[in-house]
Amino acid sequence: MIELNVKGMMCGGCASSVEKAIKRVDADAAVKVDLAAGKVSIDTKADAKALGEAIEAAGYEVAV
Ligand SMILES: [Cu+2]
Repeated sequence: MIELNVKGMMCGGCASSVEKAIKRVDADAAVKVDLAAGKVSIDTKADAKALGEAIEAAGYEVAV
């Protein structure tokens, strides 16, 4: 389980953009977005760095 702090998510659209970015790295990832806390929990075997980069490429800031 990887937990990332993601800044810049304001609404459900942002949450699904982040989720899509994660699924591009690992299609089987289970993603849970907590918009209020700005946290994304990811159940995945993928590398946290690769996931963070994908989220940043989608336009959000990842704080570890
Ligand atoms: Cu949004």
